[in-house]
Amino acid sequence: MDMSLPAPTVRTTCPYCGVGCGVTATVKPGTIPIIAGDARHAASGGRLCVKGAALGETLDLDGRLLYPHIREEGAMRRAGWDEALERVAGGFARIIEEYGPDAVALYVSGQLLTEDYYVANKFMKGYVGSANIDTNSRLCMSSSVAGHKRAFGEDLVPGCYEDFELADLVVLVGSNTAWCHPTLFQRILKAKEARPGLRIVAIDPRRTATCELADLHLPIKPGTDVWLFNGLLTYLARHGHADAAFVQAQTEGLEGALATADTDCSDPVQVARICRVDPGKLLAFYEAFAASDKVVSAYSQGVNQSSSGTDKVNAIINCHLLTGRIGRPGMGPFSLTGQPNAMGGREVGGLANMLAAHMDLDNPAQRELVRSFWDAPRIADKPGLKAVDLFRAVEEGKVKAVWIMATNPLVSLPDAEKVRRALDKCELVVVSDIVAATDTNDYADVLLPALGWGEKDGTVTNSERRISRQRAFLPAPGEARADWRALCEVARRMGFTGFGYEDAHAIFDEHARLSGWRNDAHNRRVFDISGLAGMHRKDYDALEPVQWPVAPGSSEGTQRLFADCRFAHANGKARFIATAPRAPVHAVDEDFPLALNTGRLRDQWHTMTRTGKSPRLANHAPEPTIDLHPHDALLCGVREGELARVTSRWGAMVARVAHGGGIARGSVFVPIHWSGQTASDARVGALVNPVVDPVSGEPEFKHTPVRVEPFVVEWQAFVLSRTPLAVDKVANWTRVQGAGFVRYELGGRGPAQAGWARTLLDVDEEADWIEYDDAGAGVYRAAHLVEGRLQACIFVTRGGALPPRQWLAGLFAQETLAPGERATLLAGRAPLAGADPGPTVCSCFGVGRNTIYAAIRKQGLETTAQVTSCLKAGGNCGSCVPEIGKLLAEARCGESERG
Ligand SMILES: Nc1nc2c(c(=O)[nH]1)N[C@H]1C(S)=C(S)[C@@H](COP(=O)(O)OP(=O)(O)OC[C@H]3O[C@@H](n4cnc5c(=O)[nH]c(N)nc54)[C@H](O)[C@@H]3O)O[C@H]1N2
Ligand SMILES: Nc1nc2c(c(=O)[nH]1)N[C@H]1C(S)=C(S)[C@@H](COP(=O)(O)OP(=O)(O)OC[C@H]3O[C@@H](n4cnc5c(=O)[nH]c(N)nc54)[C@H](O)[C@@H]3O)O[C@H]1N2
Ligand code: SF4
Ligand SMILES: [Mo]
Repeated sequence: MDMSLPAPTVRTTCPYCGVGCGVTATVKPGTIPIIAGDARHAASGGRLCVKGAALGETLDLDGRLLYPHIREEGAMRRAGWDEALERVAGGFARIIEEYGPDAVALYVSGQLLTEDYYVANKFMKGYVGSANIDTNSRLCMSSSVAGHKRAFGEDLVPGCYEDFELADLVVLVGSNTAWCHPTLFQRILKAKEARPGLRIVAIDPRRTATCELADLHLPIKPGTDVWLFNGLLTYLARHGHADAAFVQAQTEGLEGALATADTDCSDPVQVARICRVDPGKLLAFYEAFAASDKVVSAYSQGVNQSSSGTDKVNAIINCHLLTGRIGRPGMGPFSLTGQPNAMGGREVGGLANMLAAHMDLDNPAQRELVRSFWDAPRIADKPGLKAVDLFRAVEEGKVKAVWIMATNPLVSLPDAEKVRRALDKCELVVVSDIVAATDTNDYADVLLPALGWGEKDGTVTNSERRISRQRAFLPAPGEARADWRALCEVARRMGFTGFGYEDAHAIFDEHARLSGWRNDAHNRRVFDISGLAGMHRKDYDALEPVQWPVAPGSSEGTQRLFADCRFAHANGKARFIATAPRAPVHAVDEDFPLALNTGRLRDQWHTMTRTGKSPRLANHAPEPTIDLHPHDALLCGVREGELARVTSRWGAMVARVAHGGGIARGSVFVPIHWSGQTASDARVGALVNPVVDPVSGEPEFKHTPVRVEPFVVEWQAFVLSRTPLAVDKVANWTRVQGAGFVRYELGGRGPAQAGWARTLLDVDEEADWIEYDDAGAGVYRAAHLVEGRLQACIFVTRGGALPPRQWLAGLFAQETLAPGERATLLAGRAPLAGADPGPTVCSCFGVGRNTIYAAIRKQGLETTAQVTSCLKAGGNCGSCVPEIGKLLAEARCGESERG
């Protein structure tokens, strides 16, 4: 490459959340790609959150799956693609032949590109002839899909991100937007800064970072959203806020919905009691909703992941239909999607109960329409198994082959131990992934290496229906191939025609054509992107982000749906749905007195296979935690900072007790990110009950009865080591990646001194080994140096505190330790007692809690803006602004306490 040329910059899309921010990647030979926000991308305008900004740190090939592998006599061995594909195609064909098409299945993901997804769906529904293809979107957005279909007649998100800025009231229901859709949240905050009249209401049992910045937080009792919104519906109706003309002309079913809502929810005081919120605050919310024409009600997993998830969605939509607040700027119900291509998967029909291009499996005309378009030999004629049922069928031996693609079900499905048993028994488990070691890969018979972000090429659709290109800027590593290619190769080997695509563009073109295929009065679908069909390859490559529908003959997208008040039901009307409130299926009881809530942390993505590679992202939450109210902790006999075990009827896990996550009494919150790769025993999916919503099949991830009890260890320790260690004999361990080292937190029983430590760290007699052993105080510390460079250090205590990790972590960046540093190494402190910065608050600039707190106190800072101008913290992606706000409040409290 000619080094004098400017490094090429590629415009692409972030592979994480459904906001779908535009990213630019500049590739310079020999360095990691430079990642920045794409100012020209309409979804994000140049913003990136810290996960997006850290993408460059996740692209190295350490730990990547680079070659196909197949299982032979119990062990995996490297294989060529031909052999691996033969194994897959042969296995699928044989099982179909013997047991029929429903004995095989695909389990795919909202992290596939639309093109991969399209091919997967065509392969199963049109050629295998079974609808046994489901996706992790079942765990994510399926309640929204079902709610949209019931209300609008099709899976349609009416609005766009601009509506959040135009609104007078933004209601965030079961959404920790500040952490999970950060740049969209920043956009709302910016709009509020410019127009302080914009109010934010957050409805969440926890006091999250989002709630910290809201004008009003309703900390509802978990699972009571339907009561709350039914109450709102009757309140709006009673107080004359119905848009009678709209309701009359454009909707049906109000009477039934109102009658149901009236049954339990006509008295706000009663509703407040059921939802366990302050009646004054509840009324303030109802009044604010009533008074604001421009309301956006955005919701996410606190709504979807519930045994009444679909009803929660419709209870919210009902309030928008009653007031006619839909289809116009600044208003509407809004499903915030999780994964980068949750929407694309829905467009191609990747769920087991959908067909393709928003057509229905149970509509014979549409089945024939799709079959003939594909020129397929057959077409699935009944819904397939939804995720939880699918793995149940695998365990029962009804499904004998499953191909898992871009998802890690051994971690992310409820009752994850059942998934383990299922995969263990299954005749043929094929897994396509980008990393070599995952909990699910352990059960594969065939492992196929996929192209990852930056290598793969295609499209994704974000929450506001915006289709964007993901473009490759890195070469394919090893023998990794695009997922669609692996699918097409298997299809070809099974004798299926219709999979001869040359590139992603050819697939997209077919998908776009299908969306417009006989899209007429008889088979009308709002999802129509036939305006994007027939593009040349170079136009596809240059495609600018565009919101569907894209009408035939046009390349302009559509910002909002329903501007004409026509919905997708046959009569053009939207439907109110009667939503009778019901409590979560499993109630807490004496044995399991606390309700387990699970969800996300700010700086990690799901099972950490990618974000886990970034040291910067590891600092915010370096260990799994069990967050609960101090009072409940006392009742359970567990203490902050110590290990505890959480047990449900389905499984158990161990993590460190924490407070401070704003958890109300009666609940426990555990993050979803840890797996068998990163902790001995912190995979929360093992505990989650497998109950699902009866309409959508989405699991009740936010409510499982549990108990919490101490997990007794005799000592605690941490190790920072340049090389990974064999820690599996320690009673409890967790690990994260640091800059140049791996950090382990250990809790153990039995001896933990010299001999043990040397063995663990694999240090021989000759090594430069310094140690400090005070058996009386229960303290053991040691460090291993190689030619003056720190190789590893271990700090053990049988009761006291361990030193902060930050200063020690920094030493791994040095080629040699200064004499003073060597002298204070085992004290765990800098020679000139520099202040401990504390746990990272701002990951972008690496600013710690103690540093911020000290600056607030010393310099009398009063606003987050002042903290930013002083320390930079909060000045980039803004995700930590709520935490800085909390520190400001704490400092204020501290001062008033001192008088
Ligand atoms: N940092 C980060 N961001 C992500 C992801 C990630 O892994 N990490 N994943 C992405 C994906 S796939 C998804 S689906 C989204 C999810 O985004 P969110 O839905 O915002 O995230 P969660 O943390 O799963 O849950 C949201 C909130 O629901 C609350 N909740 C629990 N029970 C109830 C209830 O009964 N009622 C109400 N109203 N609220 C309740 C929880 O306390 C929690 O704060 O995030 C996306 N963004
Ligand atoms: N308890 C609990 N469980 C939950 C949730 C919860 O809130 N609580 N949330 C649920 C939700 S909303 C979601 S979305 C799921 C997410 O759960 P998963 O989908 O299981 O989580 P990921 O870690 O994102 O898994 C993606 C996998 O695909 C791999 N991968 C990445 N890119 C590619 C690619 O291009 N091709 C291929 N073939 N592989 C790739 C990654 O290495 C990783 O192993 O978790 C669900 N589970
Ligand atoms: S908000 Fe963050 S994770 Fe989501 S798309 Fe944007 S940069 Fe990626
Ligand atoms: Mo999700």
